[in-house]
Amino acid sequence: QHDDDGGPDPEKHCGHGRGGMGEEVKRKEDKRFITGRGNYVDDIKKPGMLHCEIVRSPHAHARVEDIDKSRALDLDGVVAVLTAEDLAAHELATMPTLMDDTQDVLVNDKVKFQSQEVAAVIATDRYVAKDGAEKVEVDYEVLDPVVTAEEALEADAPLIRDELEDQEDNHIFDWDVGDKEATDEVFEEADVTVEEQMEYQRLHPAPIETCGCVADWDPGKDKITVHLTSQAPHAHRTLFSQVSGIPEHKVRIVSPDVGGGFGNKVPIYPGYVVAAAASVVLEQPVKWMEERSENIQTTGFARDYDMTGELAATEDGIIKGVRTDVLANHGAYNAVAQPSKFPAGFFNIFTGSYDIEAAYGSLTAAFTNTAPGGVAYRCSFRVTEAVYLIERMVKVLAQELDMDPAEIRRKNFIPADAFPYESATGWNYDSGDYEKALDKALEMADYDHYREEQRRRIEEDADKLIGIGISSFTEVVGAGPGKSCDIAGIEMFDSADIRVNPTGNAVLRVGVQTQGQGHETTFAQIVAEELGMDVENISVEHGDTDTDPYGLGTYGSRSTPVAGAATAVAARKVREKAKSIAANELEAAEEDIEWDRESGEFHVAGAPDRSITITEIAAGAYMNHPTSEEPGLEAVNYYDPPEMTYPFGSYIVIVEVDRETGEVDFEKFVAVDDCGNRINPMVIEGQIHGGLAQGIGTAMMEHVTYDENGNCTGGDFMNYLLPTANEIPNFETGYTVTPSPHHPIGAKGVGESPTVGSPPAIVNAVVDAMAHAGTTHVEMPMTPDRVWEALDEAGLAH
Ligand code: MCN
Ligand code: CUM
Repeated sequence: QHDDDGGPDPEKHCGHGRGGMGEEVKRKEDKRFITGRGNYVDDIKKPGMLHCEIVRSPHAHARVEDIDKSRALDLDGVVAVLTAEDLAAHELATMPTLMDDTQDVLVNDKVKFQSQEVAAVIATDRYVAKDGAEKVEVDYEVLDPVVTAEEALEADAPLIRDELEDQEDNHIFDWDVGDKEATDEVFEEADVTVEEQMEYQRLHPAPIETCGCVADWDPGKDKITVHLTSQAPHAHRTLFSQVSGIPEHKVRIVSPDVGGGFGNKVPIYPGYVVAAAASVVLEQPVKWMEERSENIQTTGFARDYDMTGELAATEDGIIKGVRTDVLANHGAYNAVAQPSKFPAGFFNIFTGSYDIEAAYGSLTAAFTNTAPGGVAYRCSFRVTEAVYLIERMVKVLAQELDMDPAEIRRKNFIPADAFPYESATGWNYDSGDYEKALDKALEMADYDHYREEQRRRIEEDADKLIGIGISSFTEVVGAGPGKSCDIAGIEMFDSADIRVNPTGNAVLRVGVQTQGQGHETTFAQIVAEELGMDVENISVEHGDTDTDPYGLGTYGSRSTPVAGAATAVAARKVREKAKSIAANELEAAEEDIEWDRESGEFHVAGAPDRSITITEIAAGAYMNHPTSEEPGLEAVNYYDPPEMTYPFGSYIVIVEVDRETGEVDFEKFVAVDDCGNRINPMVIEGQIHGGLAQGIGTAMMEHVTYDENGNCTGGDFMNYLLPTANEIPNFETGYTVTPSPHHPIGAKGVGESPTVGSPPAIVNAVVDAMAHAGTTHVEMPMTPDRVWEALDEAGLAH
């Protein structure tokens, strides 16, 4: 990680005109995306390719009595109908989840959630496969469903997982963190305590592209190639190999262009396994592609935490303790996609941006007859829930103490000079300056003006109330280190492999996998910065396990913190070797060769005119290499981060709440983010805009709902509402730069910050509009009817 000139300087760097750090390089990938030349899984067509359609259960909880394939098999073009029995013959009846549970690939005995996979039809085209699926006749014995975690834990609740030997009820695990005794003591002695119950509703990442694959078994090579909608191709290859028994070097996973992931494409799904098994048995390529409703109803949901939050404070607003208790709905299988040693993800960062003496959190997780999942949707492994809890609670406390919510935050922030900081729940924050970000946001939001306007509207009994919401969140992203973070036992490092060609351009291969985040541009910028090359001369490859170095993939905003670090370190290794080639070319001693970040050139110390560019060095590496060195110019780095990165920000949302209709209008939306040194400000801005839109979706519209029979009533885009351009206000973004001290280029992740940070700001704003009448909470999604009810309850409805 050593860097002789101290690395890029946040104050000075401007990419040096070559598209390095800090330059707003236009996204290289966009040419193919906006001209319709992207290549997604569903674009892949192979000769003789068959199509797989899944027969799904209409019931949430039911025993499968009988499956009759005959009418489906009679259909012209149907090649096979698969059930659990067929898969069992290949030892593929079940598959492991990422959290050490076992999930049926096709239902073995009992359906555990609506739309669960019961059988699969393989046919010559997709329409026939669909017709065939409708002709598979399944007899069910319908059982009583258990829909909520609360019901699931009742003593007489039907047992969902009766196939598990030691499972006597629907309880999965208990987890706790912090010092219970010390926290209880702080609460007993506190001047003031507040408590609030809040639900973080079930959401779905709902990427534009649903999940799918094309599996292609090559009997000539005994090798399977699977084009997969995957955020983590290498980890998926290892798991694929373990589940199927096909040796890992005979499994190739290719993640082509991915049309959004948002966490949905981290887990392994039954459809992948069925398509792969069918391809091996039939020796033909098999495609499986979800429809929208299958995507929302069955694959990796997000959140579903019922939380109680409590704060203890002095009467002048110093927070002394935080306590939380959570009831978590994990669905029918524990299939959460997160580092295995963290059963509640990174929820335990719930002390947030505040220096709090004592903290204690407990959580109980339950099985229900709903789809499995839990960690997805721009969540940083449940930092979303943690930030929501603490940022809502700070607002509740501010109201109780009649203090300004900005002031109470300022009083409790971890001070800028206290970093590195260890929190009461054991996190090691790398760097931060929370007050600076808040001050900037307050100024951008014209805070005092809107407080004034808020008072005026109340005094005038106006039809529209003003509410101002703040969220000063801290994120934790960039898992590893490998010793504490692993997925299915594989340590969470990441990798980069740089090869410089004789003509001076280069290929960078990484172990992470973009889904829209712009890695083909930003990772090239890191190499441009560190090697003095032009960004145009670097291409980035990822998503092919046959050629890319092993990495754990893209989620938890880990690409920049981990693979970005690997890229910088690999580039610096290339730079070191380049020096010896420069010495040879310039006929100087290697120790006398210096690299100049500004010009990107290598020169002899004290003689800047005796210089050489990386292009000339590349030629030298292949055409005139020094005898002391191997020919060629390349380097690989596998980077195990020493620590995670802690991006942060302050968001301020100003809303108008209509007292007649309960409608909420965004007056102003200010987002100040700090992700350390910035690689591409325009890409960051795009990430923030998209994430804020999703934060608005979360706070205002999105909810995967179920009725009491376990029917998913929020499982399509008619009922699962996503925000469109109509609902999204103009965002005003700002930034501060607090570099990460341990990251080679001082960068922190940013991809999830806006979705993690914004929902509490929005809820705080709506609550704030009614706070003078005593309202302390409104549940998400804050649909007009819910807001109107809250207004009515507070006596504010018109
Ligand atoms: N970046 C930068 N400077 C920084 C930090 C980041 O220029 N200091 C750039 C990066 O180089 C990268 C982008 O911002 O191009 C996001 O980087 P990072 O924060 O490292 O996050 P990841 O690349 O690991 O992306 C994952 C994150 C997650 S977990 C979800 S979920 C999510 C998100 O990204 N899914 C997305 N943003 C998404 N954006 C799109 N378009 N599609 C998704 O599926
Ligand atoms: Cu939590 S969603 Mo992203 O980590 O892929």
